[in-house]
Amino acid sequence: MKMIIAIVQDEDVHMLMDDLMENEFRITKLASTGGFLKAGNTTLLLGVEEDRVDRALELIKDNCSSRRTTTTLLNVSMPGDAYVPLPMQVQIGGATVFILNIEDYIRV
Ligand code: 2BA
Repeated sequence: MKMIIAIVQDEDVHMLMDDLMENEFRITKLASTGGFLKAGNTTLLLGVEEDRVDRALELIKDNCSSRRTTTTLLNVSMPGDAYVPLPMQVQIGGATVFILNIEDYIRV
């Protein structure tokens, strides 16, 4: 058993969850916030059998787009208290995925 932790953009999450549910994956959806942009994103937890990990990754890749966003340094913590409102381009995603080994999976 593996645990897939996928951090995805809010814009992608509904289509991705629909596809995952259609493919009979079990999902927990958490509202999360990126440390750099301090903007909302979504963290999905999927407990999956090892032989289904590739299928889950395929669906994540299919549904999660890479996007450019413009932020300003005012949104980003800088050392000291000098803030300069310079626009800055940041590339986000598709998705950030961690795959963990799970020792036990128990439903009671
Ligand atoms: P954020 O931390 O808000 O980062 C948003 C995007 O900003 C990142 O996209 C990356 O392109 C850029 N970025 C992040 N830190 C940066 C830095 N120190 N300098 C310059 N640019 C930086 P992604 O890499 O696609 O990450 C999207 C979201 O995934 C992140 O949102 C964060 O919530 C999560 N994430 C990414 N890598 C992670 C990691 N190693 N551990 C935990 N969460 C991670």
